[in-house]
Amino acid sequence: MTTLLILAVLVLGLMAVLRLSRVYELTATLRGKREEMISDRDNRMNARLMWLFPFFYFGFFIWLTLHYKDKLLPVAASEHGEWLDRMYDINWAILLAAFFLTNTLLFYFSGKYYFRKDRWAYYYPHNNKWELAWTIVPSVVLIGIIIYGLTVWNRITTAAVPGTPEVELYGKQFDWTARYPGKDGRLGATDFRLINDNNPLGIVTPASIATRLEELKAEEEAGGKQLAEEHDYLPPDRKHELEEHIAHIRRVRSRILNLRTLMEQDIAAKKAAGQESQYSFGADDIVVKEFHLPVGQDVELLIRSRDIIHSAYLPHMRAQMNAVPGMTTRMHLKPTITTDSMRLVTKNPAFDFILLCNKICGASHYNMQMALVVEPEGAYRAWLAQQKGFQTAEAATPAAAPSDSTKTTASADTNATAAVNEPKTH
Ligand SMILES: [Cu+2]
Repeated sequence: MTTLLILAVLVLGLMAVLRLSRVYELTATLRGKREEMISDRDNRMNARLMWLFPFFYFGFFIWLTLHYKDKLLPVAASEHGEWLDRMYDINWAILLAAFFLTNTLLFYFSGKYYFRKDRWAYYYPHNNKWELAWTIVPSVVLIGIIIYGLTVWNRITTAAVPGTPEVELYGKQFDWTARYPGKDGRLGATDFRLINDNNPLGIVTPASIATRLEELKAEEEAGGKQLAEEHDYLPPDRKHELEEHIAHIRRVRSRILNLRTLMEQDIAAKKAAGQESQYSFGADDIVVKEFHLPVGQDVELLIRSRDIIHSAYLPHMRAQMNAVPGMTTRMHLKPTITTDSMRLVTKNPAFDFILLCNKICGASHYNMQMALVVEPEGAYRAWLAQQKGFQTAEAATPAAAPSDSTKTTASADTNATAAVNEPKTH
């Protein structure tokens, strides 16, 4: 209703203006005045308005900036965020200086040199010195900005130092899951074919392969049984669908069997070489719906997606990286402010850092988010120590660096898990 009223007012207002201009035209014709004949008084009036306008223009600009200041993000909470913000500030300073200078000159000259019968414009066709000046000065400024920007970008995107702790963020429609390495300090290998209710990230371990193979076998058998029982009265297209489904399960099974062979060979080869296979790291991985990071420590985020492209976006960290199905993307960052400190800084006791999806990925995209807790190292370790390993029942103690993985746990959780934790030579 209100919208309708506003629309009516707008339409009526427009009609009134049109009528008024028609009245003005008619009176001008009556007085014998032609449209193109502009009086000195009109010119002077417009010139004064040219001088008046910038006061409103700049005033409004400054008011808007101050009025909406609190809608901006608070201070950057990561090391590279500070570099980025400084770069933005410098860029803004240059832009604002150019904005105020050029607009002041524009309106000043427009107001000063309005048309007067007794004054002629000076004919000034060309000046090489000025041409050079306004080509070279902006070029130098732009080149400076670009070099500065590239330097900052390269500093942000350099590869993490080897040994930087890794945390995985796994996106899917429409949530995030985090994965932390267990006692061994290493994240295990993954394969999407192994995804099931108990293994949402498809972590590869002998146990998860065995479970998945059994599940698929049962599914295949159920399909075969249905096909045998209902063979005579199933409609042809439904029968075809069922056959396709069974063939698909067989293909997936054979690929998982290949994966099992690969895994067993890799474990054996690495063992012979005195190393640990990437397939030995998965069982104690911590899979959680919480996201914690220690303050003051560089962390590498490994980002994956299960279905379509998402984007891991941490606005307070000034960090974003696409999550692309079929590959792992990486970014590393060092948080500099804890959640508690940020609550004081923002004077908001409910403040939380947040991980968002920044690719419009479907109906619940807006809700694809997870709070990030940045805490002192001690609190972080305590939290991590409470989390249970993916296939080991006991809580894991976090490893500071991958190098201090001196032994693995022998868990008697299930016999399948025990197989994962076979003793490893070091
Ligand atoms: Cu998304």
